Amino acid sequence: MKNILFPNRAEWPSLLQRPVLDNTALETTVKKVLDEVKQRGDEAVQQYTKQFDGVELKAIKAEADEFADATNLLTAELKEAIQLAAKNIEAFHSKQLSAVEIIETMPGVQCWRKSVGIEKVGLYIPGGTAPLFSTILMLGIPAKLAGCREIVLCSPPNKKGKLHPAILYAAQLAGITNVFKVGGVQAIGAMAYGTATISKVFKIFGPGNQYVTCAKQLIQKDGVAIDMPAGPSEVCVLADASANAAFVAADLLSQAEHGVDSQVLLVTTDNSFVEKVQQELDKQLSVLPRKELATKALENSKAIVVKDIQEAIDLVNEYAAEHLIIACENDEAIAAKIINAGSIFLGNYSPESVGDYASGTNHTLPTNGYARAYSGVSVDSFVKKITYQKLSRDGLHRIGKAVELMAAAEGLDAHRNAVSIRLIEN
Ligand code: HSO
Ligand code: ZN
Repeated sequence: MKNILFPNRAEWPSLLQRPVLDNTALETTVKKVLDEVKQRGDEAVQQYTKQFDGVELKAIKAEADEFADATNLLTAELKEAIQLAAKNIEAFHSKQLSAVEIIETMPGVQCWRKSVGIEKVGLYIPGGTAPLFSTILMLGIPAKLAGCREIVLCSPPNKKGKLHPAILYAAQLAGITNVFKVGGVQAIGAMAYGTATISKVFKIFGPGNQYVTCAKQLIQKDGVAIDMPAGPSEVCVLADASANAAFVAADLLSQAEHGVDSQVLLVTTDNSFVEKVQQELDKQLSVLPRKELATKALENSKAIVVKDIQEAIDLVNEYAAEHLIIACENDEAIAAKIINAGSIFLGNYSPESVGDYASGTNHTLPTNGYARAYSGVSVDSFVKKITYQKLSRDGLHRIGKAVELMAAAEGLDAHRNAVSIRLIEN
């Protein structure tokens, strides 16, 4: 990690800048795959699966026997762990459902709003270096709670044409049966445009590599919604002298092991703490199976020492981290002053890993500074909110004059008439 001492505020923007991801080079390739899937459906999906995943599949849909095999392959312990996580995620997200409330804005004028599940949604679960089955729970459980009628899940098959058993188990636990062994751009294309086997969906969720991210951006232009703009995962740890260097290093590494482009930032008021964390990083890194990925990620990472806690808060707010860990004595008072972050972890005993898997909060969060304006995935991401109104005759008489006057002032006579014609009726 690069150590930066007491930078002045003018330097902050360049210090906190994320690496710029340039998709333009990929775009032609990605567009070609999307177009082929749009035109040739399953045939193109099969062709790209052979080309990119190196496997020829007779059927892309996971069958009941594959779900059953998966259940048998997992240890009872892991299944119980996944169940515990699912239970907590469900408990946390179920409280996000709100009851319909009818508001009488004036006598005889009733307005209300109802959340209605997006009818068809698609979940993308990457395979790659780590099978992120936890993401199935994070997306599938809120989708079910929201009342989405059709949930499609796509994930790339391995060289043997199989999905990781935990992916199938988590899907089954979340009640998702439409699981397809399709990955990459072809999966995004299939869900966006539909094929004979894979339904067309209205919104696509889930992380992915640069190709998948680029595909998600492109299908938006064709009217399919996406969860949020994605970038490499990131964590910022804000630590004071009360923090534990070994814990902090472990948290930084948990994020760094996601990929070479992961972003890791340490902000502290205590200069000597950086050295302690560095020693811990070296120690813990040497025994990590994914040390190469993590080492590369750490090379692009920074430790910033600031003069006091207020400056630390300002810096952290400017960065707008996906995950913010506040390892400080006054964690709650500091958290109250944070205005930009995806998810906040307070104190010395709330590692990001717990939120990544099992505490109940969602791990699909805004990266790349989007936490300034975006929230993480929740039940809200899977619904649209329809507003309703019903006026009585009296109600229209009460409100009508105001509408007539406003419509006339905007020069929209047809609008005014739609009210007037009802007011003169006897
Ligand atoms: N930290 C990741 C989520 C994850 N971690 C899944 C482990 N599995 C993105 O926020
Ligand atoms: Zn993680």
